[in-house]
Amino acid sequence: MVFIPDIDRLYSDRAGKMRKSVIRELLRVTQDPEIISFAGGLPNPKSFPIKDLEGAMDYVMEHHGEVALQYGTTQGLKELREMIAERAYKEGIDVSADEVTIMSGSQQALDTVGKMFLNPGDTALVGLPTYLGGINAFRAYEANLSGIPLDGDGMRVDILEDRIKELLKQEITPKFIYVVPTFQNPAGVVMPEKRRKQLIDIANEYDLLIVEDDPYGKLRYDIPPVKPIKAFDDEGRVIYMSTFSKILSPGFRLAWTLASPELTRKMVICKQALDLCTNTFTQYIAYEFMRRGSLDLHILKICELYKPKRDIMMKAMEKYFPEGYICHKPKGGMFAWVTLPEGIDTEVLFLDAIKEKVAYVHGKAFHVDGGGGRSMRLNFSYSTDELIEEGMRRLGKVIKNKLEKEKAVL
Ligand code: PMP
Ligand code: G9A
Repeated sequence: MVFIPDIDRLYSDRAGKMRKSVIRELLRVTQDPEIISFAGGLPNPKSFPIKDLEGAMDYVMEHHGEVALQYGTTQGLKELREMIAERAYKEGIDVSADEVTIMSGSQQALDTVGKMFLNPGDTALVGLPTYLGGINAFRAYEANLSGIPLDGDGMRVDILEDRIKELLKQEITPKFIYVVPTFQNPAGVVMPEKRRKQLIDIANEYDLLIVEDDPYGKLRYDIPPVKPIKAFDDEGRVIYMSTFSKILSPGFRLAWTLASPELTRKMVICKQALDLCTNTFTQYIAYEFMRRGSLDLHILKICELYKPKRDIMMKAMEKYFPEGYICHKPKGGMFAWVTLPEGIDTEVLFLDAIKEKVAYVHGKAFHVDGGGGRSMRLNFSYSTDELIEEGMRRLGKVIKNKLEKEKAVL
């Protein structure tokens, strides 16, 4: 007889409460080549600079092979950190290489922030909607996530301040405010400079931290750059993070944080148990790619590739979607956020969509309060132009059919 161990009783409370990422699950479903996927936030594979990276890789192997294949420091390759600090300076962030930490993806930075600050039952403030991977990372530490609604200018700072006051009255000190201020995932909105400053004022007044997550700031199609919130941070309260995932390669698993020396020291200790060090090999390649001056040119090429995709998606939406939907054209990033007319639950609609071989992420996945039931996130970076058009046609049909069925029931 085979003895089957009762593992469930051994799991930590934390592991027992962990939930799968909807996006990761969808990535499995959408492996079916017939499905047109607007689901995952994947860069277009055509954007990967394979030839240029090959050149950088050969150079690294020839000149730094012995160190590039070795373990590195937990904080990351010094030359790369120096280069990131120089680039940050150009955006108004005055940090030294000692305040830069190279992370294994900004997902690891989010997990590290959770590990650093969240005890079970602690509260963090997040957007409604907000990035699903942030929700998962913080919930893994058993945090309560309090949702602050967004408008066309990002997180509503007036509501944020009222919520902080309410929490403080209940003797709850929120541990941090998590924001994706530029081309937000999923809503696509940008927080203007004025509101960024208001957010900093609130953090200063109530002695709180801000976690600024900025993977999309460089993917700009129609607007001039907006300074990161960290650029207005005189008191060292902002942990800024960005990533090479959307501007070079997500497979590299390379991101970085910018934080005060004190926060950086703790972050490096918290990261140590996760991976000892970030991938040394890809750090060297990314550094070499940047040293050759290739990154900025490459970012321009990505924007040239994605902007028309955004436009094709928006036009197709007008053509195929029924009247009454709301979608503000995103001015950058990789996502369009759509809210459909009354009577539609996008989580239920998803089953119809999959039958028609088209996928998206339903809005509830990005809400910590159970909201978002009429919304969906559509990625426009991954698919070819033709497939965007065709996928939107299929999705429009699915939505129209559903609305007609709803009408017939009434
Ligand atoms: N934060 C946000 C807002 C994201 O959209 C993503 C990726 N979709 C991440 C973090 C994680 O990115 P990375 O590949 O650097 O782990
Ligand atoms: O889980 C992934 O592959 C990253 C994508 C994130 C997103 O879709 O927002």
